[in-house]
Amino acid sequence: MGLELYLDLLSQPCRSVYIFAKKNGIPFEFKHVLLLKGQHKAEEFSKVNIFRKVPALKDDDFTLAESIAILLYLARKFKTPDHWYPSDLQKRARVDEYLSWQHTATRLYGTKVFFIKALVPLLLDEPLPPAKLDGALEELKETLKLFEEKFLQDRPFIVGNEISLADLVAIVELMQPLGAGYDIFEGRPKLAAWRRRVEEAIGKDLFLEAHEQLLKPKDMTKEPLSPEVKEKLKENLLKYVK
Ligand SMILES: N[C@@H](CCC(=O)N[C@@H](CS)C(=O)NCC(=O)O)C(=O)O
Repeated sequence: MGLELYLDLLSQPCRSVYIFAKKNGIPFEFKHVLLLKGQHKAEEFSKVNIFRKVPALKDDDFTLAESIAILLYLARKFKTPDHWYPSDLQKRARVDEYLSWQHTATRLYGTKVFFIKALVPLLLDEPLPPAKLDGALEELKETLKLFEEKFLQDRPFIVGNEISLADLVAIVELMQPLGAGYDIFEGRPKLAAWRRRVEEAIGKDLFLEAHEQLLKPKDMTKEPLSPEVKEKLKENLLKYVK
């Protein structure tokens, strides 16, 4: 059976797991779980991840949810180069600090802007009051400022001169709004330079391959969403815009 990764590359935590496994030559079977087709709701998938979310991992009989736990499992099992999750106490603590913070910051507000910009026109009958998008953009702006001031400072990468899991998790989050046409790197030269360094460290081809689906223009009318998927997306969207 070996290692199986359940992924949809439209999802940012899936992209971090995918890039990490590919970059480190970790052999795995790519199990595609299409969120927009509601495949994560299938009974079969709940045996791998009871939360019915991607990413998920299956390693023979062992199953694991949560992208951060999956990344750490892969780093430890495959003894990936030290820079990803440094053995140095304080460097590792810095990586842990970002991985602990991101759920309530870059992840949350990047997703919020993505949802509002990408899904409102698709799922709601009326546009949102402009203040909703403005508010979300303001929260994202504040988060990016903190990211630059606290985590990046004047270093090439979050923990110094080499890429770590913190940079990988950050870049996939910060790319998400671009999937809805909002480029957070524009007008932020420090972030844009960091993005170029991260892309180079990952490898441009792999970076592009992982983001291809997110960045390609989507024609949702071509393959209309099922009513159940629409309902679920709407529920998620309303959580973000209430
Ligand atoms: N904290 C989890 C979040 C997983 C998650 O929310 N995945 C989303 C895609 S980005 C999902 O599967 N959503 C489906 C749903 O909520 O129904 C992680 O980092 O792995």
